[in-house]
Amino acid sequence: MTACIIFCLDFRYLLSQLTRGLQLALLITLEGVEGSGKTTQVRRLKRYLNRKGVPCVTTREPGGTRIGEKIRRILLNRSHRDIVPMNELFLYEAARAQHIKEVIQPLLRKKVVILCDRFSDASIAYQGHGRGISLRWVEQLNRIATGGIKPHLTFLLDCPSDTGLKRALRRNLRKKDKEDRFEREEIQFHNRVRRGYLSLAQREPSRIKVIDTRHGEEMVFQEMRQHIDRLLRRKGY
Ligand code: ATM
Repeated sequence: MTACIIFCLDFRYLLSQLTRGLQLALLITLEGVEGSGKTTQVRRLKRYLNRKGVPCVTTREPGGTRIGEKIRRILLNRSHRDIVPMNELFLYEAARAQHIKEVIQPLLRKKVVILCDRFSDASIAYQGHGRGISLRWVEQLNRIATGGIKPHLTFLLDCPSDTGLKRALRRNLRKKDKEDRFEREEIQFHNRVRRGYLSLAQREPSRIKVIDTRHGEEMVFQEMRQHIDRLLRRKGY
């Protein structure tokens, strides 16, 4: 029975890899520790692509769908400190499965750039490296939830964890945000997440571009823009 399930999942993965060439859309994801400025850059990139006449859709994880946004509220609510790591992982993957089916898969058949604020790498960094869940398990669940869909390009907006955290806490104070369960984690947790992201980038340097956010918002944007322009040219956009 187990062998049969694994065979079916692997078959689904193989199929997704074979049909990858038929995908028209480009999936670009942004990752990074809290306060790295992803959300601002997603907005800027969308404006840039629109001006260039390239159709572009922005979305996020957890979220991007009605159900996913509900799961997001459960995950980020500061009063939910008793969520155990495995539950946290399953909730992220549940939101992801909904997002893939409802948003990403239908868009992949269109000529559009999908800009996604966090994706499956976040589960490796946060639940794998941060919480200490087996990386193999997280990778398997990612594969199941995404059906093997991987980003064409990923930006890792990198900064020292304490710099990012301070920025995020200031922002939350301004917005009176109650969704700060992660910002309340100890600095060691955020350091493990950052190291996790950097090791992912080392493993996949052609997909994951590390951008040092200490160079300021404008420089970060220009660096990302150059990578995107190169990808658009390569893919005939
Ligand atoms: P944003 O604040 O970037 O929207 O992300 C919400 C949080 O969810 C973020 N927390 N912090 N710090 C990272 C976390 N997250 C995971 O832990 N695993 C995941 O798979 C995803 C997509 C996000």
